[in-house]
Amino acid sequence: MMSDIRACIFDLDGVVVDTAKYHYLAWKRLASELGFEFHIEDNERLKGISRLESLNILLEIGGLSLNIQEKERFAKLKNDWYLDYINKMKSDEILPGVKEFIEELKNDGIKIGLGSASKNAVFILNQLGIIHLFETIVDGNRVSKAKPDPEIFLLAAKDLKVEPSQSIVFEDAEAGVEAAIRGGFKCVGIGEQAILHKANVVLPNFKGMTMTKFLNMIN
Ligand code: B16
Ligand code: MG
Repeated sequence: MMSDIRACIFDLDGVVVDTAKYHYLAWKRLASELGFEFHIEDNERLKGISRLESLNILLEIGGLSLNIQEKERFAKLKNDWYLDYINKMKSDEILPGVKEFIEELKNDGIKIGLGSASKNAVFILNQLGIIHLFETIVDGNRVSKAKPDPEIFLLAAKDLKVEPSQSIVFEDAEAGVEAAIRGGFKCVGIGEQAILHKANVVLPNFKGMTMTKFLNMIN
């Protein structure tokens, strides 16, 4: 699998950094403001999808329907609260092993891209001091179709001038794994096998990951 691999495309939230907890806290606060409870079990449904789609699911959980102006207002409010957390984030919140692994891939001549649904991706990468690791960044500002549509990853492969079949996507969300597979990419799921079973390989995290270990695992 790896011999002809020319690029690796990383999702951001849940793969490079654990921002999922901050998204959850901000959505929970919004739910509470709107008069209902949002539980951690439901948070999985919001991973990898866009902000507005997340709000639609949250409203469905709360049994509420809002017009588009109200939705935009609440989505902005949630994002303001989310950014309060992100502003305080330090580079020690980069998930263990991922930065070193990306550096090793780069040293081996593998192209590196970011494929994230987040409109805050550039801000987060700057905040963490790792923006220079990525040759291309495709985020929620650049695409019209959210995961599980493969648009994000296809655009990243185009930027990197590689074919999807020559690229590995790293994803923590079911919608993201689906997007990678639909786009013709190889996919490594980061998280739980039960949730990410459509990926070619599932790893719990990048702790202690080296190129050699990785090659043994995927070949
Ligand atoms: P924002 P990823 C996704 O990022 C998150 O997983 C998802 O929970 C969030 O709703 C989405 O970004 C949009 O984020 O509100 O910052 O634009 O996992 O694709 O990197
Ligand atoms: Mg993610």
